[in-house]
Amino acid sequence: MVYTRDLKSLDLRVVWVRLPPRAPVRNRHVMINEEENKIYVIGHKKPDLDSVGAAIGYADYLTQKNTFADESVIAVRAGDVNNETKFALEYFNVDTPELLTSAANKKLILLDHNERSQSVDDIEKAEVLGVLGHHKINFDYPHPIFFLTEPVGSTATIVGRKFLDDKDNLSLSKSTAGLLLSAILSDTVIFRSSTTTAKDVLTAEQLAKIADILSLEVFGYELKKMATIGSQNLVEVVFNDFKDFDMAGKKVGVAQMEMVDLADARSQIDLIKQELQKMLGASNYDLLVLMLTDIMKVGSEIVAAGETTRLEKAFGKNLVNNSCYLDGVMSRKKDLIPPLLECYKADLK
Ligand SMILES: [Mn+2]
Repeated sequence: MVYTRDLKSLDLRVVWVRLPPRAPVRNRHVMINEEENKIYVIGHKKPDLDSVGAAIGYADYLTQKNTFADESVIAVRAGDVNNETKFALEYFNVDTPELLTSAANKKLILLDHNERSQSVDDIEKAEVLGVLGHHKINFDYPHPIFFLTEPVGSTATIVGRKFLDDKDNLSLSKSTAGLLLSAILSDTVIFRSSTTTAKDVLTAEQLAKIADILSLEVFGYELKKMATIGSQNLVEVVFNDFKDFDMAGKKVGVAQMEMVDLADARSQIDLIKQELQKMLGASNYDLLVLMLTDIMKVGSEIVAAGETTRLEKAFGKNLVNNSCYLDGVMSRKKDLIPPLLECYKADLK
């Protein structure tokens, strides 16, 4: 049968009114808390200078760009700031961001991490609007969101580029530039880490002009020195930096401490080993690794506890009395995690 309906006789108005009502256009997928007009930019737990500095910078950027018109964008932190961060905040005269202890019913932009295990508590009860960072991706979310990661040395580099490459004539204050610069120097270990890219160096140099920092080496050295000096208890400093990783279903914790001279740590290594054993006994870690990284020598003394065979396999080195020196290993994320993860995957598949 041939369909020969005369289109001219079709009353389109009738068709139109029978359509179901259109869904209201919404800016975002869910509104957990309509009253809460705040968006929090937050780094990982046990925040380092990148997590705090980049959060302050990104909140400043989003505010100036008026990205979220009706809401204020606020930098917060997911834990106590370390000595390096304190030094940078004081140097550039910036208030320490408020502590956020629970993400429940909050709108968040995650910075400098994406793995849930590293996020502020109650992350599963938060609305995540975006992610910005420079880490491997272990993230899933049931809605489309902004997600930007770049293989650069710090999150602050990405934020710095957003300011420096912007066409809207944003004002990049001395304090924001200084904090972003500090975060780049901290995360790249004054450009010595293997994660360092040309973009990090260029961005740092441009930021240094705005922040009135004449020598990146001298300023970076002062900053890095703060990581050890000012805290008598190395154990405390070290355990402030544990990051948990899921390795083929096993829980692995890796902490890192950068120092200008490894000798500073030697006297406390036995104490650190005892602490690692205690921590292992009290939780369900398969392996705990501590990297004591000598930024001048460019290498790390590794101290481990738990199931260490995969660690030994990953680096082709036997641990002696639970430790060994790995030449050239500077970055947790680039030099240590990938080969270790490979060994876990190969072993447990
Ligand atoms: Mn970082």
